[in-house]
Amino acid sequence: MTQVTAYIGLGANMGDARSTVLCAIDALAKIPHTQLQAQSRLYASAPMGENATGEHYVNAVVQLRTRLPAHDLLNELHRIERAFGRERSVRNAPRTLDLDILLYGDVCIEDEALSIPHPRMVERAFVLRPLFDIAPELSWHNAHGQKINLASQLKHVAQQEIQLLGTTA
Ligand code: PH2
Ligand code: MG
Ligand code: MG
Repeated sequence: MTQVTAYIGLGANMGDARSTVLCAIDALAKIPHTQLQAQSRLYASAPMGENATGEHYVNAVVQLRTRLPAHDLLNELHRIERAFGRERSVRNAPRTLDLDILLYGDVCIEDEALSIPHPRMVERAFVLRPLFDIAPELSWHNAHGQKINLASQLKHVAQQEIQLLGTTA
């Protein structure tokens, strides 16, 4: 397996969300056959989306370089979520830790386990802002083959309130 660059979104809005996100980044760095290449700053924002409730979220994005196939990487993310006490109930329910594969190389995947590129990332400042920290030149193709440019896409979510919390280091 050759190496692939993957971007992972982190989110938490239960317990000590900030410390959870920082510890989760350490856990991501320890995934087998994988290196942590970059990490964004931390951001806080109100829960977004249908039925989204609870405390403000802490969000970040990291860049990984991995030899794991996408589904193996997903299994590792689920393992880390469980280690942080994640319970799965309804969509958008508050969570101790959410780890989403945003992009995996330039691959499009659509199956029962994975949708890559993450279908909702383009509408979310809490994903695009931290992503811009670590990959300001990034562009990708969505599931319809349209090219998305991160810097341009950010302008569409500029009205969403999001607060910079500080560096992760
Ligand atoms: N995650 C969700 C739903 N809503 N809102 C914010 N601000 N941050 C998140 O990470 C988030 C959300 C579902 O994964
Ligand atoms: Mg999510
Ligand atoms: Mg998720």
